[in-house]
Amino acid sequence: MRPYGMLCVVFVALAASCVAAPSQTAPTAVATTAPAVTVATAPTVTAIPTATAPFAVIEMGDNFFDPSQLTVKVGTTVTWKVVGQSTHDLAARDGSFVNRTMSFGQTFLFTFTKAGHYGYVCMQHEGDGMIGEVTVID
Ligand SMILES: [Cu+2]
Repeated sequence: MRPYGMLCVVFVALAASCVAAPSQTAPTAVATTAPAVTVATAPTVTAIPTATAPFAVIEMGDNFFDPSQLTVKVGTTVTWKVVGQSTHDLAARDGSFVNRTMSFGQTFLFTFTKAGHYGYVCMQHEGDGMIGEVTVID
């Protein structure tokens, strides 16, 4: 065999792996007839570091929180996101969190580390009933 014949084989192998790498689609047809085969050993391509951390989202409309009542577990990170056209803000009644005016698309994150009831308002629209409460349980 000539020397570059081997090189060609290596090149083909590299090319094949390069082509194969990005298109790692999860096996769609899960073999239901082979229970012993662990399909889940496929390499995890998407790295979601906080996949196990609980989170919740509260939308801030004009002029309301959705949901206005939310119960989460200790350690949950709650994201408030403005979805309305008006600007809004946040203030916990006990002062545990406060955030100045936010406009459409902006977010505020807070992680609840203690159980309790956390009432909060949008200071601009409290009079319009823009109030909410997060209940944190162990
Ligand atoms: Cu508001």
